[in-house]
Amino acid sequence: MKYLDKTDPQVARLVAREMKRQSETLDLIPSENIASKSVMEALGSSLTNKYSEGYPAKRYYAGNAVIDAVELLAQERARKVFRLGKEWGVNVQALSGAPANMAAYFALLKPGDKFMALQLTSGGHLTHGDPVNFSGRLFRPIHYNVTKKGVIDYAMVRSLARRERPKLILAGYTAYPRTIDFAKFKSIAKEVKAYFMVDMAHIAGLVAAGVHPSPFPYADVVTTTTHKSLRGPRGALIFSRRDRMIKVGAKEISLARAIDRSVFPGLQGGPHDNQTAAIAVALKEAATPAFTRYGVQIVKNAKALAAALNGMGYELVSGGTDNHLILIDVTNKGVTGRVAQDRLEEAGIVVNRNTVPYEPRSPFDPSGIRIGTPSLTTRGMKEREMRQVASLMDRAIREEGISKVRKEVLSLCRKFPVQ
Ligand code: DSN
Repeated sequence: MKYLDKTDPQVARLVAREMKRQSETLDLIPSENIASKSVMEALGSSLTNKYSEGYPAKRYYAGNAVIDAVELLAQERARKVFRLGKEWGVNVQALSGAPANMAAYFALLKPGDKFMALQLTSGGHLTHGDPVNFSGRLFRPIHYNVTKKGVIDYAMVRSLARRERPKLILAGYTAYPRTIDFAKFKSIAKEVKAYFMVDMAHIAGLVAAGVHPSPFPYADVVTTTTHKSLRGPRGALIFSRRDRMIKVGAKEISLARAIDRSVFPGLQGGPHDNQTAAIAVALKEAATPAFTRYGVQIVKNAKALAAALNGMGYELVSGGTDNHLILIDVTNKGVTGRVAQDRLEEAGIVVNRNTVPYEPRSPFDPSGIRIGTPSLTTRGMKEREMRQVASLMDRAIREEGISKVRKEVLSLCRKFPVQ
């Protein structure tokens, strides 16, 4: 690194170590990916020096003509990637996924209001009303669950919604391997007069590529991070309808205006303009035919990996996958999720331990692991490599010559370098 090597070798060494770790291991964490060098250049640019509280043409600081152009470009590209018209407002300023969800709740709910979301241990997110999170402390979460088979039971969601009458219903998850039926959720939300919000952070890249149904024909608000399957920098987008109104005090304003106000000045000061530029770059990449092929391959790879693991006797929650993610209950292999995670890491395969629906153990030492294919697919791996990865995983989990597995992982990594 041209400057860092000279001025701060200590940090330079740490960065180099992390780059080496990433290139010499197989990243199967479904929420991680590898951003392009162009994304990283924008992230490391002089845009980090600017303050720009406010929105394009309505800033509280001078010198924002370029930043306005960057922000408008990011918004326009976001609409293009998700095939949206001008009826959708796009906020590109929320710093990451949790603040984006926070901004959406603060725009749509009042403290103490009820909202419905999936239980954390069954695949929901901390910000979907977990008691240790602001969302569970400031609002009243009502949690729906998946069935014993690990899939959403829409009739169960409907009857809970009819009983509880929440002000908002949320779909979109962090550990759900199946397609979400947004039309069904919308009909339930409509029936109980709730807002319908989708957190599509995990599947945004798949929606962009057209390999997961889009939430946009149904939702009032859609939040997403930009660094998962969308393959951008860390960051977030909030989409909301300009043609739906909400009462704020005595006035009616559009949902999009309410979200903008909620982000700034509601929750944060100056946006991270270098991050906005990097998001714009990622969105340009996501609008290409190459990205569509990438999305298709993510799903093909996940299905191949799931089938291979299934064939080796692994118990997959819901029996398989429709998207980028696989949730495995490893206890029938005589290990817990934590033991499996540690053995895999020793072999150079990086996964995260995870609860499974109706988890009998603790979140700290749960029954499962969660894996996904966005990162390996970015490296160019296909179905054949997925079968090899499944076998490497199985040997590592069974502690069958971990050092030999490590060597094979290394040689696979060298064949598919991090670009
Ligand atoms: N931590 C992310 C995930 O791994 O799913 C969600 O915020």
